[in-house]
Amino acid sequence: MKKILFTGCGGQIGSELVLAFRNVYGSENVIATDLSANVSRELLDSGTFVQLDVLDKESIVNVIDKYDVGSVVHLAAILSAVGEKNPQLAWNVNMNGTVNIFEIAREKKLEKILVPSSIAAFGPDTPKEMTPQRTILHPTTMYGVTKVAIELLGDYYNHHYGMDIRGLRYPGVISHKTLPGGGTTDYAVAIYFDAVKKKSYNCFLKEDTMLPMIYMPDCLRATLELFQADKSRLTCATGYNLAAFSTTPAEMAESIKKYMPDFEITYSPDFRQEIADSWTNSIDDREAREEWGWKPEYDLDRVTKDMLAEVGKKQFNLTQTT
Ligand code: VAH
Repeated sequence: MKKILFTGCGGQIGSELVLAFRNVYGSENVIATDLSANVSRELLDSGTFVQLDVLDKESIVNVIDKYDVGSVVHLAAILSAVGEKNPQLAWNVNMNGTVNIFEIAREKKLEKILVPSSIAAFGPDTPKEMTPQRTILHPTTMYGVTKVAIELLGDYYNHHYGMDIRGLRYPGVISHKTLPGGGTTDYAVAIYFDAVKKKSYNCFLKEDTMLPMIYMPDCLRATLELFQADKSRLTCATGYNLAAFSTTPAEMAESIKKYMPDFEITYSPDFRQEIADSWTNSIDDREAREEWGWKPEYDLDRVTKDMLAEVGKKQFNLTQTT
């Protein structure tokens, strides 16, 4: 089979999605790349890794030719919080990197491109509750602007060139293997690490900030399901709404207290509060459910139980080795 190329494999989602794809397609068929060589040992030991800058079109072409790549999972991006600190960098990486991937896919007639969108595509005038698939997309972050632009550009390439570009509007992703970098939903990961480490957490969002979330196992399965879905059934290829559950920092704290009664949370909202307030509270993902069978398996309490157990193991290993 032709190989599957990943960009951004060192990120929170990429570091686990590469391994999930290698389990399904075979390690030899999944080429992992990132701008940084600082990727997990597990990823390096399980298959080919290449350091690659998505802004360097010639280097991307060389990798695609060398490994006979047929599909690309393009994850390299600057996320919402970092993007607000450096909007021009976010535009450059997110847009020009994606244009490089789309243009190469067009020129080389690649089979399939998967590029994630995000709930960050929604803005203050998007319906807040059960946000529909087809809705108002006026984001107020540069990250969100790039995600809407990528959805529209992918639709154009699909329509105009008959390509197969797909994407998911990821909610906040909760995981324990690789800490997220530069996102607004990162609190939902840090709360578990601090709960285990310090039995307390100082949250950078207000207690009642409701955001859609998904646990990494569900995120990986949804991505594989969309990647493998029958193209003829997909009506909103580049930006499927995806949801598992919605929660607030206060609800997460209550969930943690079921397992750690003495856990304490405090709140110090920062610039990320304005970003979070611009996004929606809950998502209607009926199209994903109807068109490619999406169904989440993790709710908040199941996530909390698993996260505390897995983060606790890390903490145990750390204390054991120090
Ligand atoms: C961020 N984790 O916070 C990302 C995500 C839904 C938000 O795209 O920027």
